[in-house]
This record gives sequence, structure tokens and C-alpha cells, in this order.
Amino acid sequence: MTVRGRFITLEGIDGAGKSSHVSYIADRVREKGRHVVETREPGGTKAGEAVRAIVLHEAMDVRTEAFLMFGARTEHVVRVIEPALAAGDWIVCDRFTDSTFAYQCGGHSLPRAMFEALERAFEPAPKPDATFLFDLAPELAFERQRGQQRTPDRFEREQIDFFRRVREAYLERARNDPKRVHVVDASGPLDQVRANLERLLVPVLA
Ligand code: Z5A
Repeated sequence: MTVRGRFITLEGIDGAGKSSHVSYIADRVREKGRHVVETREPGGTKAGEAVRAIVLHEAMDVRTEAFLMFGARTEHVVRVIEPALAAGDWIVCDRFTDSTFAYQCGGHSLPRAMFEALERAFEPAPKPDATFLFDLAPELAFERQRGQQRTPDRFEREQIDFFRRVREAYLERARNDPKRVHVVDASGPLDQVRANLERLLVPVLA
């Protein structure tokens, strides 16, 4: 019988540096001889990537944004995540449901109960086995993003108070689920953050 794979997610405010660590985690899993699927949200499927292009760049009501995130996630779970886990693969996913609770409920103050109901009703959403939350002050994240050459997307144009609420919502998720959510201090230089991550990753890979 195939042993179900494991599901690892990375979370954090924009500019926390989590995308810099996706392939590192995937490589560490491969070293264990496991097959890995690297993916992201919103995205991960053809329809999900189309939704991503819309939510990152088109103006819309915050509820529209929230429902689009859930629609993209349903595709992702049904077509990619569940089949891969069932086949014994490991998933390393850049953002998942915690992002919705942090951005839409924390950042945009939409009611949490609405999303908890949606989560139950529309998704056969697997719960991540482990989540790494890259945590740093929004002021520092803004400074890092200033170094980037590309045009900021809709989220990146939000004000600092929005990201303070997003960060607090993430930290609350971590406090409520400390066995799953591992908080990585992301305030130092990249190699220091990597070392912080590695310490927390070792028991997850065991
Ligand atoms: N969203 C949502 O609202 N609800 C949902 O349910 C979901 C998502 C699933 C996705 O865009 C957006 O969708 C996201 C939330 C929302 N908001 N935004 N924007 P995205 O995937 O493009 O956004 P992101 O995840 O924030 O992408 P990112 O730009 O890749 O950010 P990051 O992963 O946090 O950081 P990074 O790219 O690895 O690093 C940022 C820069 O900092 C880069 O120049 C690095 O070289 C640099 N960096 C990284 N680490 C360090 C350290 N330690 N020191 C110095 N500089 C560093």
C-alpha cells in the first residue's frame, strides 16, 4: 500500500523571503529519496495561474478576491495536491489556506466564520503537516522590496497597517496551532534565516 505523502507550506507577509526557501526545502526532502511537487497559491494549475494574474493585478471587491482565492484553491487541491499526496509524493507549497486567514480576514477584516464555512463546504482541503511562517516586521519587508526592480502588484501596494494586521493574524494562527506552524525568525540575513529554518526543518523531515 502506498504511504500518503506529506504536505509542507510556507507563509509570511510579502517580502518575508519565503519564496527564497521553497527550493531549499524541496531539495532537503529529495535528499530523503522522496518525490517532491513544488507549487504555489494562488496558482499551481492552469486555471489557478489565470486567477493569480487577475487577483494580483485587477481592482476588485475584497469579497471577490476572497472567493477567487478559494476557487483557485479548489482546483489546486483536487487536481494537484490530493492526487500527489495519495501517490506518496511530498508537496512544498508557497502559501495555502493560512494566507486567506491572514490576508482576507486579518488584512481586509472579512469575517473568519465565512471562511471556516467555505473551507468545510467547498474544499476537501488537506491540512498541512507542517507550515513554516517566515516572520518579520512589515517595515523591514518594505525595505527589502524597495530593492526589487519590478512593478508592485495590488497586494504590494497596500499600506503598512494592512501588513501589520496580516502579520498579527499569522502569529495568532501560529499560537493556536503550535505543533503545525513553526515560526521562522526572518529578520536576519539570508544565511541566518536559512539556519533558523534548518533547525525547525530537521524534526519535520525525520
Ligand atoms: N494571497 C491572499 O491574499 N490570499 C490567499 O489565500 C493567497 C494569497 C494564497 C501572492 O503573491 C499574493 O496573494 C500575496 C498574498 C495573496 N501577496 N502579495 N504580494 P506572491 O506569491 O507574488 O507574493 P509573495 O508570496 O509575497 O511573493 P514574493 O514576492 O515571492 O515574496 P516573499 O516570498 O516573501 O519573498 P522573496 O521573493 O523570497 O524575497 C523578497 C526579496 O527580499 C527578494 O529580493 C529577496 O532576494 C530578498 N530577501 C529574501 N530574504 C532576505 C533576507 N533574509 N535578507 C535580505 N533580503 C532578503
